[in-house]
Formats: sequence, structure tokens, C-alpha cells
Amino acid sequence: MSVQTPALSNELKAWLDSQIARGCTAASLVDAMVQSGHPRAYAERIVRAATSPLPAEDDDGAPAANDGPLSTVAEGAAQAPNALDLTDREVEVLFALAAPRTVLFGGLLSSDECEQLVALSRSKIKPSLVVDPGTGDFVPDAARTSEGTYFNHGENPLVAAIEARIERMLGFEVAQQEPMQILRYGVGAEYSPHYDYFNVNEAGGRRQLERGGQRVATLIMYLSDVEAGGATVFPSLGLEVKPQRGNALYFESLDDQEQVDPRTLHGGAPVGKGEKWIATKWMRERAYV
Ligand code: PD2
Ligand code: ZN
Repeated sequence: MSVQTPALSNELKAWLDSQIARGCTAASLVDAMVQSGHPRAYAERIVRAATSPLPAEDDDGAPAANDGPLSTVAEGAAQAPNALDLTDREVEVLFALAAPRTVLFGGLLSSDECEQLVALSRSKIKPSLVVDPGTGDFVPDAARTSEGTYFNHGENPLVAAIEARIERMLGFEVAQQEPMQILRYGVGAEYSPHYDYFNVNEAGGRRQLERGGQRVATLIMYLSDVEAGGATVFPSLGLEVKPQRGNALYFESLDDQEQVDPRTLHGGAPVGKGEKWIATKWMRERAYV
């Protein structure tokens, strides 16, 4: 599958050039970028594009002995830029967790883009549905009390621009991204903890898997600030992410062994005051059909 090489800022290019000049391996550069918050898919693509050829790695995958003095992951990470230049927007890395790979991006969307998505959605939202484990059909459920709608791929220029930006940032082709899901939570509305990946042991999960494979990652884009409550919570990690307009939370549902990762259990806490709007993109292994 051909994937577009993400945009490369001058700052990032200079850092890569200096690390390559010191003899760092591709693996150590990827690890350093991941450590400083870049998604692994993005880091691998950037490093692959920038390195030709790089010093070989040892058989065990460890950096070769001729790595330069700045070749350890920690030292490299200290030098890696903390922002991604996506050509039409510069995005900050606000926090990063190694496993499960979780990154909070600051400013992926502008306030204007968030307001436009909300305005385009407000008149067409309906009670949200979940996937029935038995049948794979979308059905209403008390565990999900939000309202929602979605936009088809490239349905309007704004959606097309955001999908292309996500492709540049994360390396998932637009075709791998499920259509953009919009959710509105009023006061008291919540999304009980769940997994975004599909369960192969359930008929409904298997039916979903036929449509482009597993959901490998999730990007939750916050379209509004919320006065109280409404955090995205990860009970197994003790992590709570407060919604902030324009920010986006990314996490990978598969671990390093490509196995589904139960630590990604997550939910949307009840909104206490105000209104919460999000746009979600779920990423598939292959093109979503
Ligand atoms: O709204 C959220 O914070 C939330 C929580 C859990 C969204 C999703 N899951 C999702 O869109 O998958
Ligand atoms: Zn979810």
C-alpha cells in the first residue's frame, strides 16, 4: 500500500540530518521521535524518507556499535522537535505515553474549523448507536447517551482538508479512515468505557472486520471546551483527558506485537455543565469499505 510521506519541517529535517551525520540508526531515530510524542507510523515514514542509507542495526534490533554519542533513545528524544509541521497547520505534542501509544495533540483544528463542523452537524444529529456484538448492526444503547452524525469521505472541502491533514500527520490514508463521526453530549450524557477494536469472538465483530480489518487506532478531535466533566477517561491507565477545542487525542489499539490492547479501555465521562462536541476518526488496517 502506498502511503504519502508526511510533511517534514525544516526544524525536523535539520534534527534528522544532524542525527544521521552522527551515525544514528533508523530504529534509534524512530524511537527518539516516538519518545518525544510522534506517532510511530509518522516517525517511521519520516525516517524512511530521510535515510538512504543508514548504518546497519545489530541482529537484535539494537543500534550498531558505531552509533554516535547522541544515539540513545533518551538523548535523541531530548533533541527531537515537539511540534509537527503539517504544511497547513503546526500541531504541538502536549503529552505522549509509550504503551499503549497515546498522544495528545494541541491545535490540530482551528477554532473556526471546530465551529464550522458543529454548525454543519447541529441540525442533523440523532441519538448515537453502538455495534450490536451479536449481529454487527448499529443499535441504540443506554451506555451511549450522546447524539451524533457523520460526514462521508471528502463530503465538503472542510472535511476533505481535515482528512488529508490526518493522513499527513499519522500516515493513515484517507481510505483507511472511517467516515468522520460527530458526537454531541448534553449535560449528563456519557459514553461508558469500551474498546474501539472489534472482538473476533463475536459475530458482530467479525462482520465489522470484513470492512477493512481491525480498527488499529482512534483520533478523538475536541470541537468544544466543556465547563465541567466530559473528560475522555482510560480507567486502566488512570488517565483523564479534558476536552479542549482544537486538541486531538490519538491512541493505538494494537500493541507492539500487533495484538489488541485491553489497556485502551476508554470512555467519555458525563458532562456536568455545558456541551461537549467531538469528531472521531477510527483507523482501519486496510481501506474501509
Ligand atoms: O467522547 C469521548 O471522549 C469518547 C470516549 C470514548 C469518544 C469515544 N470513545 C469514541 O469516539 O470512540
Ligand atoms: Zn471509543
